Amino acid sequence: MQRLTISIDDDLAAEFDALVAARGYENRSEAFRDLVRGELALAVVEARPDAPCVATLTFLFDHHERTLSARLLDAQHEHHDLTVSSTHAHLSHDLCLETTILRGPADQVQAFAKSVLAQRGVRQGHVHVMPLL
Ligand code: NI
Repeated sequence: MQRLTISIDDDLAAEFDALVAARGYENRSEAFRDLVRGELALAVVEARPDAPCVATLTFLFDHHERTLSARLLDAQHEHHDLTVSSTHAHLSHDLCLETTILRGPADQVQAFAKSVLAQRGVRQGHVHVMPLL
């Protein structure tokens, strides 16, 4: 293990310490390692579109939006090679939450996730891509 010494502004250090505390890290080092890992993962996905990855796609959608459930299912069947599994929760009379685990080349996983999130009736969502390198 290497020991790094870095210099940052007082304000940024205070914000970083607040983040460390808020997220429950025991020390700055583990928080810093996680931030670096996150950025490195993004860099891998940007540099290597074909990088093997797994991802979670999570979104809220309107149960009453006409044909949306069928469109989402069709999309998953059309991309069964990317779709590992899906969990659906009926949050209320109107609202559903779905989380889908994806696996495949980063560019295909991201394209699929974007197409789902862009569907009419999907209210908000997020994809978290993690390269397997
Ligand atoms: Ni539902």
